[in-house]
Amino acid sequence: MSDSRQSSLDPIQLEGWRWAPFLDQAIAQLLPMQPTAYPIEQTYLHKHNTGGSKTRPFSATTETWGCSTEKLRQVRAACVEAGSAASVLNLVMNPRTSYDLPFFGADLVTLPNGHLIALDLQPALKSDATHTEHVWSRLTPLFERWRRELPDGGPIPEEAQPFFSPCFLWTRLPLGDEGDALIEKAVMPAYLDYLHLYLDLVKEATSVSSDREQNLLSGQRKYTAYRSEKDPARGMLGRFHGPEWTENFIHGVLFDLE
Ligand code: DBV
Repeated sequence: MSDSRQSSLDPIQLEGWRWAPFLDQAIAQLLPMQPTAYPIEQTYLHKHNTGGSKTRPFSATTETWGCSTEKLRQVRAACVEAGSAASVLNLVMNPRTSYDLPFFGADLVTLPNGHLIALDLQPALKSDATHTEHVWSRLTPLFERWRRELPDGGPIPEEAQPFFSPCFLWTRLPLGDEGDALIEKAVMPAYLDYLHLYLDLVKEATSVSSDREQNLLSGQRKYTAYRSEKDPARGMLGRFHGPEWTENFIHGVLFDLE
């Protein structure tokens, strides 16, 4: 079944995965950009393990969808389905450094104690007006629209601040009907707003000078190093698939620019 995924473009096959409509939307929006497969080893395209203790058993599958386009170096979606233990879509779009673009980042996480939702267009060079001004003037109204509908997710580590935009949408929602209703009425439309704006920015982007490209590359490297070092999924993935597989996945696939 799922072992038939040979290419990063092959459909994700996770039974009961709650975030499927979100990934489907992203893929549908990317298709007109003529995506090509992103090279990802078989073990990261599909990985299944069972384990845990008698009182806390798990059956976990992680699949990775990925592509490149003319202006996006790497788009990758890490998809985790482990029944009541976890259901995750982590989607990052990493632009080529020849374009002045932020990253697209979505972290949609369901754990036994609730949902955790992070959505942002994240700058590679935060203090650089050329890199950011045209983004925030267009993203702020969307952020203001949706933050009112969603409870604030609480503080994030200070060291993470340089990597977030002022329009970081961050919320924690309860499991059950109340959370489901907010996911449908606010999280999905907010996600679509961020996604559509991001892909418009991609379409509009024109290439930069090679000096500028060097700055963008060094900003992207810092971002990638931070995300891989601090990946909040490390514990969960290590428990499901083992620490060695997890380290290689984080450094070699999820945040592979280093
Ligand atoms: N997060 C990832 C990847 C995941 C993933 C690759 C494959 O970057 C899942 C899966 N995120 C994930 C899990 C948790 C979080 C938490 C499983 C819960 C960890 C736990 O509680 O055990 C945004 N994600 C978080 C948190 C933040 C983010 C701030 C809370 C961390 C904490 O409480 O310590 N992820 C983080 C971020 C973006 C993002 C900066 C950008 C939008 O994608």
